[in-house]
Parts: sequence; structure tokens; C-alpha cells
Amino acid sequence: MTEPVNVTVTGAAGQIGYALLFRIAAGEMLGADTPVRLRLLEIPQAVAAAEGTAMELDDCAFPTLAGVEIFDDPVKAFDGVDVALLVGARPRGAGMERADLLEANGGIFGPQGRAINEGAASGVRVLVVGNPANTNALIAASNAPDVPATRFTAMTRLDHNRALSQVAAKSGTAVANIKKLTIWGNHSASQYPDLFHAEVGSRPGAELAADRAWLTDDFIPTVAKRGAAIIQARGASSAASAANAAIAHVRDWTLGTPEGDWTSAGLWSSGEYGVPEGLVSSFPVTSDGSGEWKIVEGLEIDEFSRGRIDASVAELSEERDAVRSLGLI
Ligand code: NAX
Repeated sequence: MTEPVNVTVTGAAGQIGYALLFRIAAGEMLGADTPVRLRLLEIPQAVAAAEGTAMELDDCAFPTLAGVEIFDDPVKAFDGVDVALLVGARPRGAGMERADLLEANGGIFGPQGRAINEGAASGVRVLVVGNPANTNALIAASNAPDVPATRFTAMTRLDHNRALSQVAAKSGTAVANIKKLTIWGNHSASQYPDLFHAEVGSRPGAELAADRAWLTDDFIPTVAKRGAAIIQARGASSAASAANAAIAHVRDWTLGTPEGDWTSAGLWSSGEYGVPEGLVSSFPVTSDGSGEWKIVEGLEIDEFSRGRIDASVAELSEERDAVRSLGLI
């Protein structure tokens, strides 16, 4: 039997954790033939709730689940980790300034980055879901100097999926026949969902994008503000769709993206598409199943897209400057 893969999930007692863990345990993330050992990291106050979730995981009797352990210490939780899903984060509280938010998250993602640096398996892959996801990934990567920075990624797959579903609704094309959409920049309201290189059934995405009123007043803001719309409707933020996106991100990263398509992920920039080196920004990406993301290169970026990408990347630069001045990176 294959040796189990160690998967650490932080924020395991939260709502995304609850939607995520059962699917990982069922083999949906790494494949039905790959056993997983789940390691749940929570803050001490939420350990009891995580224990309840662990009891339910046991009660599912998943053949692919090789064990569940619960921790409140990141050093122990990340010891030997192969796949780390960093979901737990500090939400913005009432009256909290942006600098306070970044500082509070630095207090989480700095130590977690150091624990990954110290104890993770050499092939570790990290997905940051907790917001602000891109900058939290930057903080974690910067605190893990011995792990290649490209192993730290931020989740924009939910934005990508939201864009797919909006295009499907607008065009009457099945989601399965829409390819090569891209989310650029930050996982925030400044993100840019790019249709210009997409294939919508047999039509080029640029044809849909030619309807500039729909593009700028409907499509882009609907995708970018979908999270807020869900909070308003549901009274709670996206959880099942976020968990689904996290699973898809790790699955594609490890097992490969489909031929003739790409997806979106927040990756450490080496300067591609004019994104300053060392920012974690969303790009069009593929994976060939060898466990490395590759940024799709050579796409032509017109003036409209350039302006949108630059605006989102400027926000990422500001966040980086803020965490730098706080001494977090
Ligand atoms: P919840 O508040 O339900 O759960 C968060 C959990 O994290 C709590 O159980 C808390 O105890 C735990 N936690 C806090 N600090 C921790 C630490 N230092 N170590 C371990 N655990 C810790 O939030 P949930 O709805 O699950 O969302 C989690 C995060 O995902 C939030 O930051 C949220 O903003 C972010 N999201 C990111 C998305 C993305 O696309 N990148 C979309 C969905 C979601 O909004």
C-alpha cells in the first residue's frame, strides 16, 4: 500500500474546514488510491470542536483515511507535512484598520511559515486560503527561506470558478466547454477576471468581451464582489464553494490540469507579465502532474487588461510594503 500523504489543515473547526475535511478524507483531493493522514491545527479554544469533527471523520470509515490528529501547536502540526492548507486566519474585526489586520495575520502566517520551514517534507506544497490570501502566502513564504517560494500559493480558484459560472450563464454554454479564463492579481475586489483569451464553446471570449458595458459593469464586478453577495444572501461567507476550489487547486497542482486548458492560482512572481518579482499574484497556470505550477507565458495583454492587472498588482505592492514596514517579511 502507498505510504499515506500528510495533509495539514489549519482552521479545521471553521466552516471551510468542515466542508473540506470530509472530501479530502474521501480521496477527492489526491485521488482514490492515495491514503491521507489528516492533521488538524486549531487555536486552543477551538480544539474541542475539531475533536468533534475528527469523531465524525472516524464515523465515515473512509478507506482512504489513514488517521486524524489534532494540534494547537504549528510546529507539531507541520512536522513532516506534504500538503498544507492554511485556511485559518484572523478576520477583520469592527474598527480594525488594514495595518492591524495585516499585523494580526502576520502573527499567524509568520510562525506557520517558520514551522513549515523547520519540519515540512522536502516536497511540501502549500495553499493559503485565509485572507488576505496573497499577502498571507507572501508572509509564510518569506518566513520559510529553505522552502522554494514557488511552493507557497494563494487561492484564486474560487474566483476562477465564479467567472466560469458567470460566462456560462451569459453565453448559454456549458461550463465544461469554457476554457482558458484567467484571474489576475489579488484575491480582493481589485482582481481582474480576463475573458480575452478564453474559449467559450466555439466562440472566442473576446467576442463576449466586446460587449464592454456587460464586461465592465456586470461581469467583472459580479465576479469580484461575489463573496460579499453570498454573505448578504446566506448570512455567512462562502464555505462549500471555497472548499471545493481548494480541493481543485491541490488536485490540479498534484495530478495535472486538463490538456488544452489552464486555471488560475496565486503564485510567487518572477516578473512574469510585468508583475514585480516576489509578489504573490494570480496568473494563468498549468501543471503537468509533476507537482509544479507553470505560468502560461506569451499571452498578449491589451491596454484594457493591462490597466486592470496593474491596478490589482499595485494593491499587492501596497500590501507587501505594509507587511514589510511591520517587520513581518
Ligand atoms: P471561520 O471563522 O469559520 O473559521 C476559521 C477558523 O480558523 C476558526 O475555527 C479559527 O479558530 C481558526 N483559526 C484562527 N486562527 C488560527 C490559527 N492561528 N491557527 C489555526 N487555526 C486558526 O472562517 P471560514 O469561513 O472557514 O474562512 C476561513 C478563511 O478563508 C477566512 O480568512 C476567509 O476570509 C477565507 N476565504 C478565502 C477565500 C478565497 O477564495 N481565498 C474564499 C472563502 C473565504 O472567505
